[in-house]
Amino acid sequence: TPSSAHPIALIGAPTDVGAGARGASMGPEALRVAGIAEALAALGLVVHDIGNLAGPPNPWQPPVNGFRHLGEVIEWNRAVHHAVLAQLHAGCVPVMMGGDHCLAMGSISAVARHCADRGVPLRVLWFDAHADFNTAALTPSGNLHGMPVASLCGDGPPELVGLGGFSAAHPALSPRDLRQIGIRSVDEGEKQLVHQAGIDVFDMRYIDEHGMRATMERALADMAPGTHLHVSLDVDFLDPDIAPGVATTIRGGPTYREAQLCMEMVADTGRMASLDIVEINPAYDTHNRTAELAVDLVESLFGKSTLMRRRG
Ligand code: 5AB
Ligand code: MN
Ligand code: MN
Ligand code: MN
Repeated sequence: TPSSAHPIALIGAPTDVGAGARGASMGPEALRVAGIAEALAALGLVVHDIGNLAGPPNPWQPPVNGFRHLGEVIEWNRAVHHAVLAQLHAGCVPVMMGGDHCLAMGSISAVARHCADRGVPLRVLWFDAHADFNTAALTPSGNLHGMPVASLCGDGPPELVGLGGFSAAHPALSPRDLRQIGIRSVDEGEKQLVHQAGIDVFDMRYIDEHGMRATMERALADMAPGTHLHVSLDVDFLDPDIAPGVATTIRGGPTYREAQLCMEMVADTGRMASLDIVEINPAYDTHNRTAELAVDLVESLFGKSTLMRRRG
């Protein structure tokens, strides 16, 4: 399976240039302190921590033409794109440790490039309280961490849409290849765009009505043989009671057990071949709880389970 046969490459992307609060730049170190590398190694996996990428500092400026820190966001995403692509080429499973969620433009465009060049089908699971489908015209904040999905689907600044040689006509991601899970905060204009794009959104109401098991069965259904499964985990997906170390908490998220079930069901597919862990903000956390929780979930994503289980 992709996740157990291949070495894992931890890639730190310590920036908060796409966020509305400072502090997500401390996310990679919080994950290291919480023992991410040791936890994966204890599962028998080979882990390389390639260290942190470099990029411009956060200038902390207001938005210009609907985008805050666009130049800095482009630079960071180029760095992430190249690092993730290089690790995929090397046969590793890249784990991009953010950093804010704008960095998914760099990582997912790299995954999409890798898949497109090999004719490999792609599915992206987007775990988030937010849809991240804003545009310059619609954004209430100008923060680019609220825009990565729109940009990956071709609606964004050309430098970001164009990462990996994609374009508005041939974007990195088709809404068909995307499943969003845990959504509970979508801005007014953003709702319209999400609807128009036809994205499969399993919002909290869906999860309440159908349960997490049925939700994940649907989100993982109908994967073509050989699919590359990418998981983008925004930790604000989780209920703030268990994950306080986030700047954009929205109450009413999944519990610890629901989140664990999600990750265990992803692991059962044996198809996860790349991962983003983003939006951990140690400045909002207590005792690194949120990073420790993220490490628990990452262990499950890579196949840790309580007992030996038979599939089916
Ligand atoms: B996150 C908001 N929709 O666009 C906006 O944490 C929040 O990556 C975006 O999901 C949250 O500013 C971005 C209000
Ligand atoms: Mn997000
Ligand atoms: Mn979010
Ligand atoms: Mn632990």
